[in-house]
Amino acid sequence: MIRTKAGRAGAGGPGRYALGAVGGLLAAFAGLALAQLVAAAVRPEAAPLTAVGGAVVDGTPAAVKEWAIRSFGTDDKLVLTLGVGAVLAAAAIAAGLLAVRRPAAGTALAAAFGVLGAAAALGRPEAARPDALPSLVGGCAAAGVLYLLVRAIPRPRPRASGAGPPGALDRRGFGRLAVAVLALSAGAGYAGRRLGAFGDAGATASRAGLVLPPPAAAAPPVPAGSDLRIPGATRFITPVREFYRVDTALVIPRVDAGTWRLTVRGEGVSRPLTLGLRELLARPLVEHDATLTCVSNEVGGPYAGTARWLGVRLADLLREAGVRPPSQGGRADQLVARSVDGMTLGTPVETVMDGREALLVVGMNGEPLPFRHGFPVRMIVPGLYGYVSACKWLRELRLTTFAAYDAYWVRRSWAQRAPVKTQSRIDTPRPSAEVAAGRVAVAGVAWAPHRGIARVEVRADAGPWREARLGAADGNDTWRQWVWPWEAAPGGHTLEVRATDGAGAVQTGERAGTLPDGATGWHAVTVRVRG
Ligand SMILES: Nc1nc2c(c(=O)[nH]1)N[C@H]1C(S)=C(S)[C@@H](COP(=O)(O)O)O[C@H]1N2
Ligand SMILES: [Mo]
Repeated sequence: MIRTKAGRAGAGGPGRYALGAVGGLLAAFAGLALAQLVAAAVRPEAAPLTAVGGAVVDGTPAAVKEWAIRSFGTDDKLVLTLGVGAVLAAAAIAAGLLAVRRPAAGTALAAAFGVLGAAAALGRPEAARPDALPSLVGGCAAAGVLYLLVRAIPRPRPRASGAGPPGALDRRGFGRLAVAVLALSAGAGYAGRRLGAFGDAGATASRAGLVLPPPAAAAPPVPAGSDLRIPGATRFITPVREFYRVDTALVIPRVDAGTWRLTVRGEGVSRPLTLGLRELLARPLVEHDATLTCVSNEVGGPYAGTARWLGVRLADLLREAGVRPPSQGGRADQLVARSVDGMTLGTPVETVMDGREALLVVGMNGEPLPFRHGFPVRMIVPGLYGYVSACKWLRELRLTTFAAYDAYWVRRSWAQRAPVKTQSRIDTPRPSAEVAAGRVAVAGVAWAPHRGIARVEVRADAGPWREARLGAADGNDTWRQWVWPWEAAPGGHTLEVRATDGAGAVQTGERAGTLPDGATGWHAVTVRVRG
């Protein structure tokens, strides 16, 4: 009896609304799946969740982005996609509920989300008109599916009329339609993925088939003493798989090396260049060890790595194009690198041409660049933070001035010029570690790329600074390992480290955040020593 009552109450209200909510979610799923299929044909970045996520990345204030990187690390992209998905799910439920009462309004809301996705896709750098298609098609599909589903929601029959129990809801029609929508959407989504993989096949094959020529100027072997092999310390050369990744790409660009082209043009370029990978690889290749680090790296943070890079000297290429550095009368003081996904990074021309090994990189630790690190070609300029030098998936080099043009991060309140600040990090013992009393190897890395590291000092509990033993230097562009034997007495202790660069400048203890041009301060680690 009670059950019947509840059922009848449900028949009129909540039952239909529950179906409406389900319908909204199904409609959104169908729209996304179909959009995925269309995006596979247009451009993977144009898929609605990716486009909206990308727009959020572009529009996020620097401070919020810093917070996200701090809180979620390299998972920031996953968190972002989940967030966009959650908002969309909520909107889908809202559209479904609305559609129960007012089918036209609910359907219109679903379609509006398609338009929103299209706007996001068109607003991305490097967007082309077809990028709007996935979201528009997806929005129409969602609207259509929602309309069909809400029409299939049975209306409660008036008590006295017709057969069957009064007020009962026949959900079979809705159920059958829902299953059909689910199956078709899953099929479309799967086809989209397969098509996407098929589209990437050329790029994957071009990387697998790439044989890097031997360098004309090979780097000497890494000095034996560069890696002190202290358990728990960072390795001197960072394995490719462990190298940090920082970029705005929600979908890693997979560029086909066979069709890749680089253009060099702009102010002061008397001979504009266009070259493919084959022409680039025909030039003398240089091998060089350098440490790359991110301006978003906090004191003690993980966003630094060292690799053996293989590439073409950028200064030679620029000279060939007729470019002169400002100190020799050149008009352009900024080199703007542009990637296939529309990222722009501005580097001082003077720095690139001052004799350091600024490279157009094709190889990393003996293998072609991985897709995530910029295949087929990226830039590396020793001594500069990544965001002002290390363009991945490079496509164009344009010469201009700092006065005339602000690159992507500069428009988001980061500094135009950003040489890497001297930093040192304690890698072992770990923060809050418990160690046995007696001799403890305190070790880590210190970097001041292009200036080099001359000294590292450690102190315990704000006592006198003690000089650490340094690993062998592998040029001035890489970090140096260091170790200090500490006589640890029982209790709680704080260890601090500071470095001195090759010019004799001591790392400042003054704390500064990462914005606008890199964090400063000494890395401190608190540990507990057992008695
Ligand atoms: N195309 C592109 N290149 C890019 C970026 C990006 O977002 N897009 N990020 C830059 C930043 S901020 C850094 S620190 C380095 C990181 O390079 P990695 O991911 O290979 O470590 O790449 C740089 N190059
Ligand atoms: Mo960065």
